[in-house]
Amino acid sequence: MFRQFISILIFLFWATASQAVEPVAPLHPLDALTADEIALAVMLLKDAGAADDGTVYPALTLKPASKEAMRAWKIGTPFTRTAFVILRRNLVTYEAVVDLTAKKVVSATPKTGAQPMIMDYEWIKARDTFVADKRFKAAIAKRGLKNVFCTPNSAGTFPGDAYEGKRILKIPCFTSEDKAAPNLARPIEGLMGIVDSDSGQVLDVIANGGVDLLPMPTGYGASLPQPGPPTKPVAIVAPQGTNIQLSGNLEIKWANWSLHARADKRAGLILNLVRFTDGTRARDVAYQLNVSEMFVPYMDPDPTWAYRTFMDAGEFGLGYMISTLQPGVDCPQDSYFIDLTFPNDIGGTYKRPKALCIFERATGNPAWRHYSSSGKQVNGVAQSEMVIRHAATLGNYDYLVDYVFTPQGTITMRVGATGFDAIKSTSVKNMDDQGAAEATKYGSLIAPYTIAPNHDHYFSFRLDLDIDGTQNTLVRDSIIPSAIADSKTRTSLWTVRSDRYSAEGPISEDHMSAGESWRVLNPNEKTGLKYNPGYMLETHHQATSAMDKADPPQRRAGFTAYSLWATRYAEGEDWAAGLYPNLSTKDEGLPAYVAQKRGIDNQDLVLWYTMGFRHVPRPEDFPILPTFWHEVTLRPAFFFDRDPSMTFNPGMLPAPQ
Ligand SMILES: [Cu+2]
Repeated sequence: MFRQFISILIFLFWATASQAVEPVAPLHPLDALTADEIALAVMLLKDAGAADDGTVYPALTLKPASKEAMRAWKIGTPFTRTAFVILRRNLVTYEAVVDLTAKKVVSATPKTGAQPMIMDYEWIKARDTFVADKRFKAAIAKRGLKNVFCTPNSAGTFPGDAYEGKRILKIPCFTSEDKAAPNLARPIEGLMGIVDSDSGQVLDVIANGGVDLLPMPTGYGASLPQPGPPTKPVAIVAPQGTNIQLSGNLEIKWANWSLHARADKRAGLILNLVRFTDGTRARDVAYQLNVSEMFVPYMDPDPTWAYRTFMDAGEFGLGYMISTLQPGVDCPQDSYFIDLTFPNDIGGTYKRPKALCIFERATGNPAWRHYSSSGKQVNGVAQSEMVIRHAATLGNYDYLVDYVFTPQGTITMRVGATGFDAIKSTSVKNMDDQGAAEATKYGSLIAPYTIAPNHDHYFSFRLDLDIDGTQNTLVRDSIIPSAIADSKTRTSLWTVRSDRYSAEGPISEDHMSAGESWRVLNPNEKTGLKYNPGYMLETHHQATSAMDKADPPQRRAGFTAYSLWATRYAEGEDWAAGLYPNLSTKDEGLPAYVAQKRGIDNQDLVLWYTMGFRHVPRPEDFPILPTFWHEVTLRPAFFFDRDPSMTFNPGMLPAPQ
């Protein structure tokens, strides 16, 4: 998306006591690399001659030891630390592994043709090169504009065009003439630069004279209704302190849950070792949960729009673009607010304050209740849940990513899309104007002279489940309508058929209907009731791409062709669209992983779930997009012998007098 920070409209601000954890030394082998470790990795690479002062580092991240070692690690025992590095030196991409414990470079291998994620220095250089170009200056002068800024975008790959194989950025521009409008609300239509960030050359300037005289989009500023007087406050509070326990650098415990979290430049947040204490046993549920990729393709054929097929994690980084959270707006005042440290592009680090919040939320709903007609009273317990939240701002969009844990053993992953629709200008003021139908063929008129093109949002969650251990099996539960031929009362009912699914690959959409559901179980373990313990995937917002499989953007984002994939765990298979989705010409992610056709029955299984939505913009998206939530839930299924929340006893606020 457009990489430009946005001036947000009016938000209330309350002072808060934030609680920050600043890692100075790793306390757990899965902790993110610290600033000291990143500096050490760079020093070792330079000492070994694998890097120099001009080297840049699109990735410099923890390379965890084997999953087996991570699962077995106990607090207080020693551990080793290793960095995985992608670096660019003299325009060549290398992958390096640095042993930080032994203080040596293990390997540094050139990866010819690999295009790592976009870096700050090249983004700035491309922007500055374009705005200095005389073709750009002429286009701006022709429109009589003075206050103009440009924001380079990832370019996508369109085989056969003039830019194939080049490290290009495509650059739209905006005006800031109207101070009341948010930064990206006034696009200059028909103008785009194409810059080769390796050579520093402006390869092309599209300055379509035919649309130069379009009115600028309107509708922001003084014409908007102003907020009314504040209502009486309603809030989530924890007046006696929090029930959430933080330890180490980022180990989290709440109710029966325990897990480890770390910041990652690309994925945002990575959760590991997610366990539920059942009686005295800490039982494995998931080894790792994280967003593995996003894909946001726009559906407008104009050359200044058609390329907009963003892979926000792999091109920009959900961690790199993480936002500071606003207490009282983004998260309750009583949350833990955690500062996170990320590697920058030049071998250093930067800290994003309050980049993560963790809070317990009373939902206002009963966890369960039953009215007793004999006792004439309600028995019940109030529900609360723990939320781990971060937000990435990718140009016009903000994405809130939540992991929600309940005492009932569910984990819900939610993504809230907010911010602004990407917009373009049009000569049409309202839908009665001549040309309105043509102007809205690929989008909606959301305000006068303002079109928001249609687009998709896909989020791939990588779900490395370990149900009571690593060896798991995928099962499809199907509802089978059945006839009862000899019944004197009923003629039909349904039964459940469970089939083991043994080959890795995408799950056919034919099996993602309402009558089927997917469950991961451990065939080697038995519960008290002698079931194989399992978790089911409760799909709410699965999404698949409507694009043609041969369409160049779709060829880079094969994961969006199916909403569910299953693979056998393998180290390094982390990203749904591969390690190098920026400017990729082929998909080295899920389609390549499953081409190995490994068996997945009673193996270490990883599920990949594509959640998302087709966004047909509406006037109600204007002037700011109300947060639009989508989610998926992991729900225990035959995992426990009873509701595991019976021991959960939430405290209650006194009733008002
Ligand atoms: Cu959208």
